[in-house]
Parts: sequence; structure tokens; C-alpha cells
Amino acid sequence: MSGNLRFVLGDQLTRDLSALADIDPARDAVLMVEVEAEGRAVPHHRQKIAFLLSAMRHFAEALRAEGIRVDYVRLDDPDNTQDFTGELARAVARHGPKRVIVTEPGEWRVEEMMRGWAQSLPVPLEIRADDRFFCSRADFTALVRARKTGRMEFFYREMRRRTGYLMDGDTPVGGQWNFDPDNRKALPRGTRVPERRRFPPDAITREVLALTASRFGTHFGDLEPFGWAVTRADALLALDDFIAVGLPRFGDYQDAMRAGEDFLFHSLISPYLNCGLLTAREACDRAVEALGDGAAPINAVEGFIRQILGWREFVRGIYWAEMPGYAGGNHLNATRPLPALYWTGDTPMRCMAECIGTTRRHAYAHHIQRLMVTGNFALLAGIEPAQIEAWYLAVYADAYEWVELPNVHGMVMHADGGRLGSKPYAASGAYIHRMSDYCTGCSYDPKVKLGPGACPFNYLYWNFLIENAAVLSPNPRMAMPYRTLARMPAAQRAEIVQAARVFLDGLPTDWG
Ligand code: FAD
Ligand code: DLZ
Ligand code: SF4
Repeated sequence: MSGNLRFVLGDQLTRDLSALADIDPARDAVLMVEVEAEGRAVPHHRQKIAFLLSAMRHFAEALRAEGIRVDYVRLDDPDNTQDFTGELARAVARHGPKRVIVTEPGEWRVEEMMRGWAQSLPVPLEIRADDRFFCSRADFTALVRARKTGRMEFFYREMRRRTGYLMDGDTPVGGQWNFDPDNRKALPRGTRVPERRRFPPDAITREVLALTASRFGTHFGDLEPFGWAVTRADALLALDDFIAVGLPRFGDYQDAMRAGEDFLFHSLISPYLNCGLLTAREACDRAVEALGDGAAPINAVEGFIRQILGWREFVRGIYWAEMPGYAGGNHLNATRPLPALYWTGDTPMRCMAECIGTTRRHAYAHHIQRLMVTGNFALLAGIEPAQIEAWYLAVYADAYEWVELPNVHGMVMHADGGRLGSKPYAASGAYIHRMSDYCTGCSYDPKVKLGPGACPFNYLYWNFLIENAAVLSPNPRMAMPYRTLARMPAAQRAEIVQAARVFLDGLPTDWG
């Protein structure tokens, strides 16, 4: 072979990817590999594996249709060594390229592999920046030095200024940077939630579903019904669908939850953004257009832009700026093993059962379910960060470590000591009761604090504050709950600790 081998990973399915930028179809080849090691790095949800393998196969077809040579190694190829390093070495031996070209990966683990390839391959390795983000890793480091990344809000404003999104000269469109106070409404009873466009499996997806069932049969999660888009064209239709039926009320009900409604007004585009079928820029552009057309209000569009231009870019920046040390922290010294209910969904807590149910059905749960239900429970129960992180990385179709880890380790578990968020998002049952209808029909009562029928979130919340008082009470943002705790009679505090201990020690951890 007289050209270069361009190795494209499963979350790099973007035609404009830096590793494909200057491809010469006459001399170069693209390598894509399906390997068991990636499906088992954590035991990924079966629907996530099928989604990604199908998207990879469709992407390879699209490149071939352009006349690009794609060397595609299938999972069931008998010669497949089943990991990236083995497959790259075999491909280099097959093709004898001048160079191997890759785009930087989304996980530290894989970047370490790449550093190994630079040593072990008989040809030079070129690692290119991933320019699918608004803020490059180098830009973020510069912002850290300029002290503009202390909090997401300041980073986000800087990104608004840099991109010009929702800016009117130097001032934010609508006169304020942040419409969060408008975006915390519970869903009024009777509100109609739109049907969302889903994409029935084609022949390639059906083949991959069967392969996933046979190779990853023991993994968590339903394979079907499968409704994800697996091509760029369909992912664009999914974005259109969101802009038309979801975005107008996205802001109002961003934090709402309703039993049986798995998607509400959320965009469902994170799996596409993160594997490359859609770009962050086109998602933001479409939302801004909708504002200009009068099809969506400013609180919705700003809320959506904030998630993508703000949070998504911020967590990626933190990940690469702080790794590898970031993953090792355990600020609250949480050590409890992950309860089996995270895998089985078998619990009388209706909120947890609902959120784990949607996770099992779709490899998806929306943000507030992840943060304020399954995440809040993990925080209050003191689950060991590494165990709950592995769960989140496994169960969501959009999960890659660059985005999962800061959200779980930092935002949910406060295990980073406050790098990501200034205080833990701990909440009692009152929050879930206010923002959802889960408590109706639950075996517990959110208004009961202790004793028979008490909502576990209530005593777990106070127990969490008691157990972590030494670390958390000096935090000025925690002053209010600690003042309330200080007024609580000692006997009541003892009862809380006892109720939490009985409840937590009674949770099975074995689900095999
Ligand atoms: P929408 O609610 O429609 O939001 C629009 C987009 O904003 C999302 O597609 C996503 O790209 C971005 N976004 C929103 N919030 C965040 C955030 N906190 N961090 C980064 N991007 C954000 N998101 C992932 O993409 N992968 C993960 O592995 C992941 N793990 C999470 C774990 C926890 C504990 C929490 C609290 C959040 C996590 N998130 C993760 C963020 C968020 O929950 C998902 O991006 C969102 O639920 C995806 O659904 P959606 O596309 O319908 O999002
Ligand atoms: C998540 C995943 C899975 C399950 N399988 C593959 C695969 O077979 N081949 C591949 O190239 N990528 C896969 N991925 C995505 C990778 O895990 C991801 O590219 C790296 O973690 C870097 O972010
Ligand atoms: Fe969840 Fe408590 Fe409400 Fe039950 S009562 S759904 S456990 S918050």
C-alpha cells in the first residue's frame, strides 16, 4: 500500500473527522474494527453495543459509496484478536502503510493504548486533535490558566462570547445569560407529551442485534424494541423531530419527570452527538434558527444551548485537564458496594424502579432522572464512586468516559471535592415528589420522614448530612441544611442513622 491507514473508532463516525480530513481514496484505506474488548471494558448495555456496531457498519458503507477503501473487521471474524491493539497490528501487517493516522480518543484508557501504538508499530503514528468540539483540549487548558473554568457558568459565558451563540454584540440575547429559574417547572397533569420519531431496524441492524444477543447475552438491558437512528441521515431526522416537537417546551419541563414517559421533551440526541453522527454545532445552529423563526422561546433555546455549549464542553475540558488523577478521588470516602437493584430494578421505590426501567428499555434516561434519582440515591447511600461510575458507563447509549466520569464522579458523587460543582446535589424525597408523579402509587410516602412508610430518600438525606458533616458543614452552600440539622433533637438524629443503617444494610448486592 502506498498511502496511509486511517483508524476510525466507534465513536468517531463523522465524515469530517480529523483523521479522514485529507484522505486520498486512491492510496489510503480506512480501518474499522468490531472488538469484544470494547464491549466488555465495562459490561455495556446490549442496545448500546448494537447501536454502535450498526452505526459503524452503516458509516463504513457510506465511506465505500464515496469510493473509499474500508478494511472492516467484524466481531465474528475468526481471525479477530478482539482488541484495538491486536487488530491495528494485524491491519498494519496486511497493508504496510506509510503511516497510521488516528483522531484522539474519548477515553484516557484508549489514549494510553495509542501511546503504546506509537512505540510498538513499525510505522509512524499520527494522532490528530478531535476538532468536533467547540473548545479544544488545548483551549481549555489555556482557559484553566486564565482562571475561566472555575465554574461552568463562567466557562459557558466565555463560550457564548467566542461562538456568538445567542449574543447581541456583547450582551446576551433576551437580556440574561441564564433562564434556569424559568426551567424548573413540574409537568402539569394532563399535559400531552409528543410521540417521538423512532427508526425501525433495517437488515444491517437486525444482523447486529442477533450478533449482540449471541455474544453479549448476559449483559444488562433489552435489545428490542430498537428505535435508534444508525445513519447520519436518520440522526438528522431525529434532530428535526426534536426541534419541531420537543424544543418549544424543552426549557419549561427540563427538570420534570413523569411515570411511563421516558423521553418527555428531551432531544434524545446524545448518542448521536457522542458517536459522531451529529455535530454539536449543527444541533446548536438548528436551535438558534428555531428561535429566529419564532418556533421556540428563548428559555428553551438558551437551556438547550447551555447543555451543549456549556455542560458538554465543560465536562470534556475537566476530564482531559484532570485525568488520570481525577478518577482516583473519593472525597467523601464512600465505600458501599453497588446494590443489585441498579441492575434488576427490583425495588419498592417507584422512582428508582421507573428510572432503571427506562434505562433497561432504551439505554437512555434523561438528565434529571440520572442526577436526582439514581444519582442522588448513590450519593446518599455512599456507594463507592468507581462502582457507580462503571454502572453509568455501561448502561447508557451515550456513555463514554470523557462525559460520564465528570458527571458521575464530580456532579453526582462529589468525589472530586467540588471541582465540578460547588456542592453535592443531595435531596430528600420532597424534591422527587415536587418534580414527578412517581410518589403516587409508591409503597413509601414522601411526606413521612421516619418510621413505617417513610420515604427512604428522607432519612438517607439527613443521614448523609450527619455522616459527612466534617467534610461538608464548612461549605457555605451547605449552611442552611446544617443549621436545620443542628436544631434537630439528638434522639431524632440517632433514629435517622439507625433507619438508614437498617435500610442500606438490607439492600442485596448480589444479582448474578
Ligand atoms: P437533552 O436533555 O436533550 O440535552 C441536550 C444535550 O445536552 C444532550 O444531548 C447532551 O449532549 C448535552 N448535555 C446535557 N447535559 C449534559 C451534561 N451534564 N454533560 C454533558 N452533556 C450534557 N451525557 C452523555 O452524553 N453521556 C454520559 O455518559 C452521561 N452520563 C451522565 C451521568 C449522570 C450521572 C448525569 C447526571 C448526567 C449524564 N449525562 C451524560 C448528561 C445528560 O444526562 C445526558 O447528556 C442527557 O440526558 C442525554 O439525553 P438528551 O440527548 O435527551 O439530552
Ligand atoms: C463502546 C464501543 C463498543 C461497545 N464497541 C466498539 C467496537 O467494537 N469498535 C470500536 O471501534 N469502538 C467500540 N466502542 C467505542 C469505543 O469504546 C470508543 O471508541 C473508545 O472508548 C474511545 O472513546
Ligand atoms: Fe421515590 Fe420516595 Fe417518592 Fe417513593 S416516595 S417514589 S421512594 S421519592
